[in-house]
Amino acid sequence: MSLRLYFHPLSSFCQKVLVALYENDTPFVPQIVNLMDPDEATAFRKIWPIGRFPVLRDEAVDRLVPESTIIIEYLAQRYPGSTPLLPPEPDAALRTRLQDRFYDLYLNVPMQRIVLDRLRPAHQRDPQGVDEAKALLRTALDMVERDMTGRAWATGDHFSMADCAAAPAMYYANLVSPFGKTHANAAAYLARLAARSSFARVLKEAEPYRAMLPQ
Ligand SMILES: N[C@@H](CCC(=O)N[C@@H](CS)C(=O)NCC(=O)O)C(=O)O
Repeated sequence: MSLRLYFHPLSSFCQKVLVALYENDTPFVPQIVNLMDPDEATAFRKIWPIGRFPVLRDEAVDRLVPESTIIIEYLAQRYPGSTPLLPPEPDAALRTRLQDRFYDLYLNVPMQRIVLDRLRPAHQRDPQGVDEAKALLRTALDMVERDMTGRAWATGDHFSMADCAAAPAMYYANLVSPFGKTHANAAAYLARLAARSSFARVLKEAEPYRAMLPQ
């Protein structure tokens, strides 16, 4: 087995890649990294100095692949399976990449900002940054609500990399700021994502770590 994934089961960007791996039953060696442990964090920074996961190592070709989107594109190119994570047609691929960027940058990132702020000591909190993140999240959710009218998955009828990105972003956004009562289409999409076996497995595997999430 040549693929090794450095990740943490609770991390939203890592969950995005886990969904992609589970969609295609791609074999890999899971290597959990606890960034709260200074020794593990230092060791991980020797592998990828940016210090953020997920990071994939393809040991067959001695290649390091960081960044969730690049990892999924790499898997789609080198280890394709029954779920095409990126459609072959260039225009459809572009639409998929746009949705992937949308869920990463406008849901996942602001959601992270809100969650990370809760982990800070009171005197280091950033209320203005949190308000900006909440406003961005709300705008993005309104767009999801509009776009998911009559659409099963992020780009239409087929599950793709964009849904891998959407699954943890939508799941955590709903924990941070529940939208079930205000965004019916978005909530129905989240329910479909949570019922998908790949993401259901990711959520189940994250359960033992949930106590680490800030309240
Ligand atoms: N653009 C990166 C974002 C990765 C990211 O932000 N990962 C978070 C966990 S969800 C992380 O490693 N945070 C640790 C830190 O910032 O110290 C990707 O798509 O992989």
